[in-house]
Amino acid sequence: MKNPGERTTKNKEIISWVDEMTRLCQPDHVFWCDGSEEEKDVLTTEAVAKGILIKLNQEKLPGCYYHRSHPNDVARVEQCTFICSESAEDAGPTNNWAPPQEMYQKLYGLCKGAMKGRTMYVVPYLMGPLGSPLSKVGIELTDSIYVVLSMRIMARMGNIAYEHLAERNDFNRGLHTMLDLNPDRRYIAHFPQDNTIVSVGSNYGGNVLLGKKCLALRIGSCLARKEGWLAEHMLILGVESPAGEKTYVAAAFPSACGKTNFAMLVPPPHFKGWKVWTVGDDICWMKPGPDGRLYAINPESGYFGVVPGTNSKSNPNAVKTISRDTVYTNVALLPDGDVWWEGKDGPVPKECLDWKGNKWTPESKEKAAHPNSRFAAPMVNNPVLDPQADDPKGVPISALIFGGRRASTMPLVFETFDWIHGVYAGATMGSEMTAAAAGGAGQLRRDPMAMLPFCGYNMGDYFRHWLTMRKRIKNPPRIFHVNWFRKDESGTSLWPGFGENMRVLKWIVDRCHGRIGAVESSLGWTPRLEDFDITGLDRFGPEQFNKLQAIEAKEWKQEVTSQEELFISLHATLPKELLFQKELLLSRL
Ligand code: GTP
Ligand code: SPV
Ligand code: MN
Repeated sequence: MKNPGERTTKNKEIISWVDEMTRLCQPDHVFWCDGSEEEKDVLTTEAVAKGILIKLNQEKLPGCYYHRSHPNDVARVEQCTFICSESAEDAGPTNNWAPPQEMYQKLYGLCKGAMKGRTMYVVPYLMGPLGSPLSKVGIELTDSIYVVLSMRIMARMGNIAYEHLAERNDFNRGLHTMLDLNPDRRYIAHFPQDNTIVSVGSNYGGNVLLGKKCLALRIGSCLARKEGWLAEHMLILGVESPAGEKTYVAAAFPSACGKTNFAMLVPPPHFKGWKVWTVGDDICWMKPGPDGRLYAINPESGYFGVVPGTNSKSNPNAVKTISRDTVYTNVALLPDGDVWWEGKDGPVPKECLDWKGNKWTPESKEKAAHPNSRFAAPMVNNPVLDPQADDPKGVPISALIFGGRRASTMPLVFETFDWIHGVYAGATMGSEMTAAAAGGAGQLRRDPMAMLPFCGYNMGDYFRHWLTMRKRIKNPPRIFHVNWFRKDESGTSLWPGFGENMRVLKWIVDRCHGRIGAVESSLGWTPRLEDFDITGLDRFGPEQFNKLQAIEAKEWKQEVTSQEELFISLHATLPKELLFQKELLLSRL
């Protein structure tokens, strides 16, 4: 029997790097995580004793815990996120850049002795199924027990990572220290040439769960370019027809724009016998397979999802998923040890503690739950987890979908003409900003392929990589664009969304199988009313459908002008194919 915290690897490279970082950070203890249940119990007990976690009502929420982050540390911080590639050009104009040596010096300076009086946890984790050629190993060193317990949910954490790595040493090196959570000393720095991440001064989500945005997307996109695959901010789902036919799609929507909801969709009663299965809700790694199709895995093993608005109408599968074994961050706390948030099932509580720990009543002006409050829940809790979610081969993708949050201009759905046109539609995607990142909520910005905050290299080169991938995929997926968020002149939503998005998904699936019609429009192939099932939709007829699908030339000329800004900023690396696409679009408007 080993003691908790004893080292379980003999990998020399890991041991010597951990030694080096231990000398730098000078923790009182080094705790090597193995991923066991006993270890979880030990760490959870300690976190509760220290007040880092609050044990929730175990009758209502078995295995669930509650955490409040520092009020200045509630979302990703894009202004503190750096890509420290060798040259500024390689990071490109959409990323913050600093010379790697300078940044190492600054951050190692901040880390020096930073863990005195603390424990350094060594967190080995595997992104992707064991034995998959697409999977990657990372080691995160952290002084946050909250990070350890969250990583345990979000990634395959523990000895399984050493097993996948075997004798190799191509693991990602991640160093995280909270410091004193001072926003002026907050940096999330990536060093693609060294496969290294250093994160200091935060203890929240995407800033510190290094497997997620830092490794799986920013470093991941750099590895993907080098190795010939795609690392994307996409959900993956499987649609099963009543006859048992299974079609997989992957969709890129920006942060807090509906990936988790779409990935767990429950078809409305009208779609009897149809079923949607979740492979992943946030990140997708894709590679051409031996049959010439694109195969995708979800590198994660849990969901770090937006809580507000989650209820049994909007997302019943999420409600079940987060009913046990879940860590809740920044929601409201009820007197009986239950949790609450705006948009939860049931009545508004008469009184509770808000996400900051202050007394809250329905008269309070502020929200009880932070708009970016989140759950971390294991994917095995999901009642519609796809049976292939753990398949090392991945699942074959028939459609890629891009979609932003757009109150105007963008129709509900269109299909692009071909791969290059699809890349153009993804590259020029716009979306209104959300609470997932600090600042700017509601403002429209370009968020190419939902990767603006996550692409680890020059965005123009990223578009080029997408165009090049076409030649490596014999049977490419079709590419679509959707918008669940269009409103009319009075600001009323034109589309009910959530489960009703099945109607759009069905058209997409039928297009992939070549069995439903469409009409050529200036944007691409769009459904005619007779191609699109609206039966059973409340107060929704041909008039609403036409409004949703309307393409206003005036709005589109403005749209193209706004796309120009991104293209101009990327002029040094922008593939000319995308300029030609823009010209073709203008000529069709
Ligand atoms: P990240 O985890 O930040 O990457 O976000 P996500 O893309 O997974 O977003 P999520 O599914 O958590 O949705 C975020 C917000 O969008 C929630 O407030 C949802 O209620 C809302 N939302 C999701 N789907 C729909 C939809 O179809 N229609 C409308 N109107 N809102 C939606
Ligand atoms: C996002 O912002 O896209 C998220 C949440 O998925 S976080 O992990 O905090 O980045
Ligand atoms: Mn995300």
